[in-house]
Amino acid sequence: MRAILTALAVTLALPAAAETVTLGDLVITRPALRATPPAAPVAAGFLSVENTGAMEDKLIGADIDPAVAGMVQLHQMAMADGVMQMSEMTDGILLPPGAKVDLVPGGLHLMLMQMTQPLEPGQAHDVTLSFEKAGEITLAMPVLTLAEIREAAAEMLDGMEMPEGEGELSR
Ligand SMILES: [Cu+2]
Repeated sequence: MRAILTALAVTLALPAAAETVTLGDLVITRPALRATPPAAPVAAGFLSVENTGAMEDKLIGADIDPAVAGMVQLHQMAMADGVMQMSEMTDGILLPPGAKVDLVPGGLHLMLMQMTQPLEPGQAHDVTLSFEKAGEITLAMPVLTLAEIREAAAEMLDGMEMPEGEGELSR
């Protein structure tokens, strides 16, 4: 019991953005769910996946506890006629060998739909990611504010400018 409590204390002391999980050739970093206002019907999730292998892989799906959201889709966001629009990536998100793919505000994201409860900062929810070759992994994704998510993404992208506004989910 003492060992478990010690392990828990160490886990809690680590900043969420530092979390790195490895699944086969895939390295997953900075998983986060965006906090939502009460009664928001959807929420977004973000992470980075680096494929260190020699073979292409693909993120093909994601699942969450139905007590949190009815379903999770893989979405992309792009400007169309001057308006940010998002659409489902029905063929999955390609992970080329040697490349790092970033799900960030304004770009690729996990879309939690049919939300049954708001996401509050400080919470974490288990999300299962399914990859074509690497298989499945379940991550505890911490709930962060948009500002915190952008900060982590900006550090990761080394100063690359993040798009302003997201079209959906204003908070
Ligand atoms: Cu979306």
